[in-house]
Amino acid sequence: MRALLVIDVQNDFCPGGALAVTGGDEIVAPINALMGDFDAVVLTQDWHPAGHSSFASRHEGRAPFEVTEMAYGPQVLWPDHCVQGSDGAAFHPALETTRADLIIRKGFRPAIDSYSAFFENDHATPTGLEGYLRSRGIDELVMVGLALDFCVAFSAVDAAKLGFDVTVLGDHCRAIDLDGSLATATANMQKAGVSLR
Ligand code: VGL
Ligand code: ZN
Repeated sequence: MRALLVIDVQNDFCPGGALAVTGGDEIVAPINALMGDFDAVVLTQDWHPAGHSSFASRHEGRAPFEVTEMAYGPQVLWPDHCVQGSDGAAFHPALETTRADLIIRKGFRPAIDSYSAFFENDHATPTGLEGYLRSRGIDELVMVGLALDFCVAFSAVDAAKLGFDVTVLGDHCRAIDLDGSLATATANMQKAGVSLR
């Protein structure tokens, strides 16, 4: 059984959004076109409470895109984005969300960020997605979405470590590419056995 995992195709990651990824909106129609080819379609939604600890605005004297040290390790400080219930947190209006079997939200704990759809940034707190996929007999995952070098890559690496067969479709993703983050993410995915196409 094969699932399409659509990562964070939300307004804030598209042009005009708070943490816009260049060309983020270009992947929406191609992703919609893929949905019919899978046994399951799962969407993730970055879903932060206002004042989330990953927001630079919460850290006195710090600017967006700087890195800070959290209890669980290094954390990039982001502009405020994907605040629960805001337009920015909504899916891109053209994404065919009605075709999703499951929408999994992440990043809702105030003190910890969650790039991966499987574990929060402490690499220990599960989101519950693994159990959902396994109980549906899904062993193969194809991942697309935003951003390739953060949430897509972290999700792909975790899924591969959990034993799923993982493919990332690069042309159905767009990257932030912050200080070489795309090269690092690509190397991490390759090392974990993710197939990058
Ligand atoms: C993401 C940074 C902060 C992502 C989410 O979806 O890649 N990046 N929150
Ligand atoms: Zn976020």
